[in-house]
Amino acid sequence: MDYEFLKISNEGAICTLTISAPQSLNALNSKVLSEMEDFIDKIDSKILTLIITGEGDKSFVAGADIKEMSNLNETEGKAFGEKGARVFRKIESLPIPVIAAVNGYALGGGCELAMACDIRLCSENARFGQPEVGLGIIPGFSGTVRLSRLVGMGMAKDLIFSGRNIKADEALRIGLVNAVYKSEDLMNNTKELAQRIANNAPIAVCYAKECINKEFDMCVDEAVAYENVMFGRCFATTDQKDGMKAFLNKEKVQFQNK
Ligand code: DAK
Repeated sequence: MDYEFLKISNEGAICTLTISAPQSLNALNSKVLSEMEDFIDKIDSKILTLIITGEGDKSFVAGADIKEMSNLNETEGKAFGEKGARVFRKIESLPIPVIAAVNGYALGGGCELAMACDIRLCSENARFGQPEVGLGIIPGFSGTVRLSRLVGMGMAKDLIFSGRNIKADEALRIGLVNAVYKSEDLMNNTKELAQRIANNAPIAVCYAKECINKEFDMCVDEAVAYENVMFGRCFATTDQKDGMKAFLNKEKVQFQNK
């Protein structure tokens, strides 16, 4: 499928997905969401880390497309919300780490997209916010679900009830982003982290992501038992044998992803 709103670039095991709808500051319309879903559904198994960013240096994603949403009725609004929520859940559930490189506005659906990624890095000019209540709606791509999990319920309620935007330094302080870089350094630093992740044993990274995601909603005993099962599974992989052998022989390991 040729994409109208997505640019895909592969460098070794790292893939960068750039959302490109510059006329609306990369707002998410239903075609953008369909293209993202198509890309995620068909993602190449050779990709070990995915980076998601926005075209240009002003905006990551300025939200769901307000023009498209403005005339929706209740049924259409629900369907639009379900589509975005489904795509974001697929991103969150990918078996590889996903890094959001937030290069400007991440408002509404843009902030929700960044939150569906595993790690968020941003530029100094990044702005985060959930301004939906000012438009007569609530966050509809799972923002009420993920924001409180990332920054705590009190801060999530402050941001969602007030609709205020926050700057990169506040996003860093409250734990919404992992690091802030100068605009010109954001992509290099993001790629460096992506490569560092891709150098590790892919199956172990995949299991670690699955554990962290699934265990979050479990009680401690259940979570510890789950981790134990997944830890055991690592010993059925060639990567575990190769990784430990290389360590003991003081050699550099080349993981085979099996
Ligand atoms: N949608 C459509 N167009 C947008 C847009 C958006 N979210 N954001 C910006 N644009 C367009 C502007 O209309 C403008 O278009 P033209 O006038 O040039 O045709 C162009 O992008 C440039 O924007 P500005 O001229 O406004 O640029 P400024 O630098 O002055 O301001 C800004 C940048 C990001 C502060 C401003 O554009 C802004 O406030 N944008 C809206 C941000 C926002 O409110 N985002 C949240 C959208 S609501 C649900 C499903 C999903 C959601 C909710 C419910 N269900 C159905 C359950 C999610 C909702 C949202 O994400």
